[in-house]
Amino acid sequence: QLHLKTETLGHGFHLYERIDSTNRLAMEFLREGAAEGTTILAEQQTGGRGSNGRQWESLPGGLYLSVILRPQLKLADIFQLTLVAAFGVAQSLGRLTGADVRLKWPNDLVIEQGRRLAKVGGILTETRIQGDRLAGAVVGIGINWDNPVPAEAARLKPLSRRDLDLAPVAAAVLLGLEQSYQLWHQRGIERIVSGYERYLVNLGQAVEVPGHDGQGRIIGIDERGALRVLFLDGGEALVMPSELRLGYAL
Ligand code: BTX
Repeated sequence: QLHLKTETLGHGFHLYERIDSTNRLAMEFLREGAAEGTTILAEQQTGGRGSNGRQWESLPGGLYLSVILRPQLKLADIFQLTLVAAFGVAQSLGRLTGADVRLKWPNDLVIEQGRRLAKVGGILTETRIQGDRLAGAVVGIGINWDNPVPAEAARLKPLSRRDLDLAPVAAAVLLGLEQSYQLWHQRGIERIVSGYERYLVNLGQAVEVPGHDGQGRIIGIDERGALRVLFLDGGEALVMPSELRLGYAL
């Protein structure tokens, strides 16, 4: 029983004890015409997907869910969905647990542990494109709650001021995603960008950017989700996620 507080997300709800990947199944549902808000939740995944063909370890005790969204969006702006989701999920988990959940650009949920970032979750957005338009998208959310995690990752439950099982965590995450999605429709991407930047752990970090001399500093993101890097000579670079991977050391 989820006790949803959402208007749309999670109302078409499919629960699996064990599945390969909630994102894979949600993409199938999307193709078959499932409505916006349709949600798939699994207690365990055997083939959890990360970005770029990476894997997401998904043992029991974690939160693994995928939500179908059907926004009106130009193809060039698809990455906005990941920003919307990351901001909404980080905010909701922070409010729910009291833990200082932050975002590592572009799609990681992290907490600071000393001089290192430990990953507590991730977002994977997949899209279905028909011709030159977006037919729909699946936002996949994985949260390490009480599951065994890989080395250098972390679980959120031990950091939470409240002793919660997965159902209220799922309900909070869906509400956070919905509120961010609504904020985006009502106030635009500028509002999402500034919200995302409030959680961005990489602000001020020194980085080297391929094709640029010397180090620059991260000053934020732009409306496509590109990282904004400022160099000493006043020049600015916009870096897409495919061009740079940020590490876990602070
Ligand atoms: P990512 O590409 O940023 O992260 C994947 C990388 O993170 C892996 O290569 C590994 O190094 C590390 N990793 C793997 N499992 C975990 C874990 N449980 N905790 C911390 N680090 C890990 C992030 O991709 C996006 C993940 C989305 C997962 C959700 S779960 C529900 C939905 N269904 C699905 O198949 N994927 C999404």
